Amino acid sequence: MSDHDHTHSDMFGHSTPRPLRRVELRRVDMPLVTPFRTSFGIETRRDVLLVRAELGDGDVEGWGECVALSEPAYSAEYVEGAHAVIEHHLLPRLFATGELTAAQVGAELASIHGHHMAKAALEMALLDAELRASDQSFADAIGVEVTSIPSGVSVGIHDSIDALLAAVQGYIDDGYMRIKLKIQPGWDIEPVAAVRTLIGPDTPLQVDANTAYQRTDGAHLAQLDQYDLLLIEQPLPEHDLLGHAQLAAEVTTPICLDESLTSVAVTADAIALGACEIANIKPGRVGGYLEAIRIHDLCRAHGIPTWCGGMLETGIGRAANAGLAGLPGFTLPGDISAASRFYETDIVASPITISDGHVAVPRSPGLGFEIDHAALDSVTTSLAVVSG
Ligand code: NPG
Repeated sequence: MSDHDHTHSDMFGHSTPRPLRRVELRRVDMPLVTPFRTSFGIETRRDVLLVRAELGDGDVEGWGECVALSEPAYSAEYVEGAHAVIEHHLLPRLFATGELTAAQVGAELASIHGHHMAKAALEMALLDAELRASDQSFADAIGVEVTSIPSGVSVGIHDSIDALLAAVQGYIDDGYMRIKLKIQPGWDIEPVAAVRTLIGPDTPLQVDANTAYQRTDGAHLAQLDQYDLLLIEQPLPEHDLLGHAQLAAEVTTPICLDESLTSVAVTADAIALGACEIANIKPGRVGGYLEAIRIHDLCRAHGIPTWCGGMLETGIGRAANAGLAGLPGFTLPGDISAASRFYETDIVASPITISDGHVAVPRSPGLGFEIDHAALDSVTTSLAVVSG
């Protein structure tokens, strides 16, 4: 196996197993700086579930973030449901293991169907804990060589083209290297044409439909081909791999999957079907960072370009994403924007900033953040403790 072929997720196979002692489930409420509208709803605040895990003799701790939204509108998961399944179904299984590593979490929880975002949050807390205990950064552990990654920004649906253009210009001024526009029927060709004119031919541009179209919309979406987009993201419903393959044959702009890619197995099928010309990899959606790395490796082996998606994470999830996105298969800019794109204040000590269009790959021990406890406490709405 050459250096290029190694499996980046194998790195965690030899961690020290530790007993899981105690877990805090904390909910925080963070207002967005501006409402974020997609084809499935308008987000104005973020109700985030955080996990703090204590392992060993209580001397090892790690943090995870659950990316589930308030409503089951992006996918079937939602934050109240994630909280319940973690407390009543997932944690009891982990406590029962005696001792475990992050790499074992997926297998231990495999008897529970679905709930990837809930599972991912737990695996994430254990990964962070293990990395902190071994004084290693996530990026170093997975073999990331780059020191920074190009930063893209996601731009919501606006009330008018003028308002959209003003927002896009602001992000261009901030230095973002790629623009992603949310689209839906009635807000697609015209805004894309206007933004392409504004930003010129050289700035990478892509669109995200969040499942808003139907199989019969191929001819309509082919009108986007003239605007030289990087990709059209998830035009059809989550389950519809065949429809995406048909659409990929009708439009020349590459079809990228997000919601549909729930595991490495589904991703392999989607690639085989011709449904996935580009992959958006979101650790929460696929059950954790380790499965995300397996999908990265699969896509890289198949020559499928990938990029790291975003779920309006706090500085916890964003730091981990910035580490992940340093892997070599992430050949397109991800949705890893500055913390200030969405939040006035973050809950980590060094919120992500953008410099020269890039975000630094974090290299501190763990997933790459330190909690700002005062900031965290000021946005905390509830705290529950679960022990074995
Ligand atoms: O930078 O985190 C971000 C936002 C990126 O557009 C983004 N996320 O479907 O990919 C998506 C979308 C999203 C928006 C997901 C709102 C969930 C809620």
